[in-house]
Order: sequence, then C-alpha cells, then structure tokens
Amino acid sequence: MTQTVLYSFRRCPYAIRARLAIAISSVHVELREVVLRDKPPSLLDYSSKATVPVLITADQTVIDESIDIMFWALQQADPQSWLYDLNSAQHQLSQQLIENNDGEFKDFLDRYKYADRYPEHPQEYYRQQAEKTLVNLELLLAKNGYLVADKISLADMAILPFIRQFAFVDKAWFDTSPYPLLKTWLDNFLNSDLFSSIMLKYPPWQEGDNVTLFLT
Ligand SMILES: N[C@@H](CCC(=O)N[C@@H](CS)C(=O)NCC(=O)O)C(=O)O
Repeated sequence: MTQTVLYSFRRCPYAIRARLAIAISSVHVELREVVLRDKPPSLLDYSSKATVPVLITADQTVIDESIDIMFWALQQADPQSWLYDLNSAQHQLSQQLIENNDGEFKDFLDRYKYADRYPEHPQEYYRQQAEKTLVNLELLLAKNGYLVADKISLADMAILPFIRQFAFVDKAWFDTSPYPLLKTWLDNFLNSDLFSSIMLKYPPWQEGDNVTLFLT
C-alpha cells in the first residue's frame, strides 16, 4: 500500500476534525468508512485502540489520535494558516482549549447526550456543566473574532465538531441559548463548503474492497 489511508466514521467528531484538516491540506487520502460495531480487522491490526480516526501514511506510519492527524495534514500543507500564523500565546491557548474540549467538555457532552445512562444527575445538570465551556468560548469569540485569533485556526476546527454534537442533542434549547456568537460561529461552519465536502456519505469499506474513494 503506497496510498495514505484514513479509517473514518462519518458522524464521529474526532473523525470530522481529521477530515477537515486533510481536506484543507488537499493531501490525497483514501477514505475507508467504518461501521463502529463491525470494525475491519485491518483497522484493529494497525491500532489496538480500536477507535477512529486512524491514518496510515504512505510509509506505513500509524497515527491514531485525531489531533495528531490534524497536525500531520497541516504539516503537509497549511494553505489557510490554521497553524502557521499563530504566536506562542495563541498556540498555548489553542492547546488548552483542545485539552478542555477532549477532556472535561467531552465527558459532560456524553453524559448530556446519553443522560439515561448516567442517572446520578438529571440531563440539565450535565448540560449546565458543559455550558461552562460554552461561556468561555463565547468570551473568546467576542474578544478575538474566532477562538484564538481573528481568523479560523486549528482550535476552531478541532472543537467545532463537538459543539455541533452538543447543539443537536437539544436543538430547540440550543437555538434559544444565550450564546449568539457561538451560534453564528457554528452556523457558518455548518454552512461552509469545507464542512459539506467532508460530510459526503460513503458506503462502508470492506476488507478486500477494491473500490477506492478519495477524500480529496
Ligand atoms: N482520542 C481519540 C478518540 C477517538 C474516538 O473515541 N472515536 C470514537 C468514535 S467518535 C470511537 O472510535 N469509538 C470506538 C467505538 O465506538 O467502538 C482521537 O482523538 O482520535
């Protein structure tokens, strides 16, 4: 295999962030759409974590963390300066925001989304905990325009797929929530050509399939 391959799942926010960076970099990648309950054996051979996304580079390097796939793609090409223009304070803020997103925010998002599995608290409790992150993001959007700068950068694209998931847990609530800048930021993303281009539907890939679908 000399082609770079991405094992992906369309709706997974981690896979979405990886596909966004791959698409903006225009690196040529073969997309293998996975069914999470029936993962292809080759995916499990490449990464025992058994999560998506997983990228296999042409030289057979396995990258099985979505944020690392973003860095890898942007190192190939960063035409909109998602990384390139940032100063060290912005890099640091970016890292903090992504850590909070993937840690505390994601935990509360899962509990909010699947509240029936976490009966210790009502759903509103989990939403309120997650809202601490929304308050912070709203403040940053007011201050900077985007999360860490006056233009889109890595942090926006790494975090937006999770805010999308949060918003759609209870869209009616989200639409009336007091985060106007966050809502516009999300809407612009959802309506973007970039987002549409990485949300196309592909049939699940199966071992031995010789149909090759390219992300870019
Ligand atoms: N830290 C990983 C997390 C990836 C992850 O948890 N992906 C989920 C799907 S959104 C997954 O594959 N879960 C395994 C499963 O559902 O079987 C990353 O950033 O890539």
